[in-house]
Order: sequence, then C-alpha cells, then structure tokens
Amino acid sequence: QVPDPLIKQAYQFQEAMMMYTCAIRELKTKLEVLNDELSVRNSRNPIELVKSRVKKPISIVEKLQRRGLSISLESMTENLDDVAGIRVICSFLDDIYAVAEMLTRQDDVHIIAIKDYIRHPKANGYRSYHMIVEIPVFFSDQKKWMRVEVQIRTIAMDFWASLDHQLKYKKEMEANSEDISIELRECAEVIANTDERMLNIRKKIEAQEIALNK
Ligand code: 0O2
Repeated sequence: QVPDPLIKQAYQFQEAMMMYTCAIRELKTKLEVLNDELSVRNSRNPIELVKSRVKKPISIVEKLQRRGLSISLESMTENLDDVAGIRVICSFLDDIYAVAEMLTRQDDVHIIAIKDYIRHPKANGYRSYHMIVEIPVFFSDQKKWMRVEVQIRTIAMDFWASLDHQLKYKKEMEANSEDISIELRECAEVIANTDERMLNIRKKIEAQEIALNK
C-alpha cells in the first residue's frame, strides 16, 4: 500500500505540472496572435515554429540537486524558472527582437529576467535570446502568476543548438575535447554570419520592392 502523504504529494505535483502546461498554452496563444497579425501586415511570418515542453521530473530533481537546493514542490516553484519552456524559432535576426519587444509591451506579461546570448554569445558559441516571463493564468478558483522560460532564436541558431545538444548528450567525452569545442564554436560563428547575410538580403529585396512601388 502506498502511504497517504506520498499520494498527496503525487497529486500536488500533477496539479503543478498541469498549471505549467496551461501557462505554456496561454503564452503560445499570445505568440500565435502576434504571428497571425504580423503575417497579414507584412506578408511574411516572423515566427517559423513554436516548440514547448514541461521539464521532466528527473531533470527537475537533477537541477535542484546541482544547485544544492531541497527537493520539494515548494523548492521547484520558488527556484526553477524553466519548468515551463517555450522555444520560438524565428525566420530572421530582427524578428527575434521584434517578438521579444511585442511580448514585453503586453501589460499582463511581467519580465522577470533577460539573457541576450545573441549580443553576448556563450563561450562555446551558443546564441539565443532568453526571457523569463510571468503571466496570469485563470483557474476555477484562483488567478496564478506562472513563470515560463522563453527562448527565441533563428532557424540557424536552433540548428546549431539542437546538434550541439545531441552531440553532447550522446558523446559527452569527445564533445568536451578541445578541438571539437573549437570546431563547434567556429560553426556557430559561420551560422551567425549567415544569419546576418540573410537579413541583409531580405532588407535589399524589401528596398527594391519599395522603390518599385513608388
Ligand atoms: P533543456 O533540456 O533545453 O531544458 P542552467 O539552466 O542551470 O544551465 P540558467 O541560467 O537557468 O542555467 O539557464 P540559461 O543559461 O539561461 O539557459 C539554459 C537553457 O538554455 C538550457 O536548458 C538550454 O535549453 C539552453 N542552453 C544554454 N546553453 C546552451 C548550450 O551551450 N547549448 C545548447 N544546445 N543549449 C543551451 P537546459 O535545462 O540545460 O536544457
């Protein structure tokens, strides 16, 4: 027989995860609204794809342990900002900042923290714009402010980060060796350069269109 306190804890955890899932749904709707509006106005989609996930229980426990924090529901909700995570994959570099700014302007979105790993890439070459936001979610008996980590990046940045993640996950030893790190960083730089060139190409095409329409 499973002891009562354990069953109670399991239910509380399930309820917390449900709340994080709802927060993701709310924020995804906000992003879809923005994308729909902008695609009508500008005849192109700034957002290519939105991915989301609720952190797995094992990853939650590992992160709390890594930080030397207690393993409990309270500790998770107080200390972890990325239990709910959304990844916004944009077409172009400037779309990232446009999406971030539009979210920031919404008065029911509280910005808790921002990490701009595009202007300040990580030493390994990782690039992405990270926001920790808090949004209100309305449940049957309460309004709860829920934290969500939003990672905004281009298709190219996502390509690098996904492969970097895979390589490190499958071959941890080799991925940590010096020459592999250098190669990965070089690839990240080539990708960043390509992102800038693609943005310039788009701007040139837009300028030509404006000139033609005059
Ligand atoms: P997952 O599986 O994506 O959830 P910490 O989370 O403790 O590392 P912090 O300050 O909370 O530190 O987070 P930070 O640095 O703002 O961003 C962490 C998340 O960004 C990671 O989540 C990754 O998703 C992504 N990220 C950061 N650095 C890298 C990197 O070098 N390569 C790749 N591929 N992704 C990175 P998780 O929880 O580590 O993983």
